[in-house]
Amino acid sequence: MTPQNKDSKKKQNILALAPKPAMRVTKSVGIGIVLFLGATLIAIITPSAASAQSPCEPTATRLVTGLDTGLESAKGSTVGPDGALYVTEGAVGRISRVDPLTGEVTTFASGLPTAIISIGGAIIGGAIDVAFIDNIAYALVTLVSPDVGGSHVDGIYRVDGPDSFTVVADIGAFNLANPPPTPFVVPTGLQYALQTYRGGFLVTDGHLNRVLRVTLEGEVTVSIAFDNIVPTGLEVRGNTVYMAEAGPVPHLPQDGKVVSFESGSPTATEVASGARLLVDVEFGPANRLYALSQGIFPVGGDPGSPALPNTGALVKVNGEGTFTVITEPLDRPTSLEFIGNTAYVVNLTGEIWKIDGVSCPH
Ligand SMILES: [Ca+2]
Ligand SMILES: [Ca+2]
Repeated sequence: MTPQNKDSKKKQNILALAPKPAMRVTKSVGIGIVLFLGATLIAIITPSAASAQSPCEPTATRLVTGLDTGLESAKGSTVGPDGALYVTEGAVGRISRVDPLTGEVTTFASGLPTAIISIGGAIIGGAIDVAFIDNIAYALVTLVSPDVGGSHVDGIYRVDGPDSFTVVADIGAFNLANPPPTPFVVPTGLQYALQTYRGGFLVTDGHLNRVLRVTLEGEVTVSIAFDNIVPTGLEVRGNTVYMAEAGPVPHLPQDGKVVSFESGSPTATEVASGARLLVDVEFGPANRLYALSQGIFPVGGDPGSPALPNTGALVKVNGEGTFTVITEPLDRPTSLEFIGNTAYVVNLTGEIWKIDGVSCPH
């Protein structure tokens, strides 16, 4: 069986996946200082003219290349207890540690089941996200089970050593036994994001359109179920869960949303809408919510295909339920983290981009 062909004949949505940004030309620090000084001098004479020349603007710098050996594959990320970035590389079955200052990449764990399918030219599956509880890493592994031609367990793997893992929750088995009411092609689903929550995890499924709650003992329950809206990234603040929605194919801007819900609530509340193919949501500076838009879905693309290159963006959630673009274009981003005031964006082509100045006025 070739899952790609199978998928392309169906109309169900398998979840869009990841993304290459064009090199952004950014002002050097030196020029920035000159502009700032210039603006200050002008401000003394004509304050209104100076306000239009603020030197504060978001700047994107490429920190890392070559993750997943440069393969186009969806990658998840988290900030570890040591303050470093941890990134899953599903195509090669690895979790890498990335120094957020120097960009140095070291292998944290390897030997996880590797991805076996691709959609729209992008590899998807294997280890797709990572999270830490009590200094122990857990990997979310998806699309590696027999229903897609694999021979492994879809679920949460505890990292016991550099090449040693224990399956703590068999999510594929849960999904096989508890199918959703929405149409699907792959009965084990396509799990996308892993988020710690009250001593356990929340897991989104972009194919089965729901969020699962999973305990460290391996108990799996449905936290909240949706229509075909394609759940993707997660964020938690207190008891409130924030979730990004890619929206159904063709991932129109009005269908890209951030919603919120409390655990146990059967319904979610819209926080903002209007950005294409959202794949992640995260709190950033000043307790503002940011989200990651993968970009424009290719016309006629198979469900689950990544967006077109260089059409993605980092966006900020506004109070009135809209988004403001902070940085564009980004090339097919798949996950977002903040360390301090700096955003880190992992993309489909094995790059990590560092974005400073996200809270500059717009
Ligand atoms: Ca994350
Ligand atoms: Ca997130």
